[in-house]
Amino acid sequence: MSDAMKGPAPLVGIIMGSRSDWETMRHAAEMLEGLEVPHECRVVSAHRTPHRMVDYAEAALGRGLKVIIAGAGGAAHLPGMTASLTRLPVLGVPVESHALKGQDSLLSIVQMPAGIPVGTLAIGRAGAVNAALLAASILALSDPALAGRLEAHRRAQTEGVAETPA
Ligand code: RP5
Repeated sequence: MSDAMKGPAPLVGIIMGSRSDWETMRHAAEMLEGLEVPHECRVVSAHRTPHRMVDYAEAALGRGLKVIIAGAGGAAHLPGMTASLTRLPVLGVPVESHALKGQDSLLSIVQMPAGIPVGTLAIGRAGAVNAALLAASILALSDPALAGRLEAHRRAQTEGVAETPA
C-alpha cells in the first residue's frame, strides 16, 4: 500500500491492524483525498506488531500529525492502545469481522474506561467515511480553506439527495 498523497506532510494518520482492513479503511483515505487533506496509511497491529504501534503513536505528534484514524477488527485494541500513547485525537473505526459482524470490534473500541478517549465511529464503510469527515472537521477549525471544501462537500451531498425514491 502506498500513500495516497505525496508532497505535503501528512496531517492525518490512518492506521489499521491488517492489510485485510484496507477494503474498509480505503474509504477514509478516499474521503481525505477528495478533501485534499494530506494523510498517510500504515498497517500497525497492536498484537502482531506491538513495537511498531508504540513507535508510531509516540512519534505521531512530533511528526506533525493532528489526528489519527485507527481501524481494527475483532478484539480491536489498536485504537485504545494508540490513544493511550498519544494526546492526539484518535478516531476508532470498527472493521466488520466475519465471526461477529463487527459487534466485537465495535464494543472493543467504544467501551473505553474513563481517562483515555477514543472517538468511535460506525462499523465498516460508514465509520471509515465519517472518521475522515470528522478528522477534516477538526482540522477545519484552524484551516479556512479546508473549511470551505468541507462545506462545499456537504452542500453537494445535500443537493444530490433525490426527492423521490425512484
Ligand atoms: C485485526 O484482526 C485486524 O484489524 C483485522 O480486522 C483482524 C483480522 O486480521 P487478519 O487475520 O485478516 O490479518 O488485528
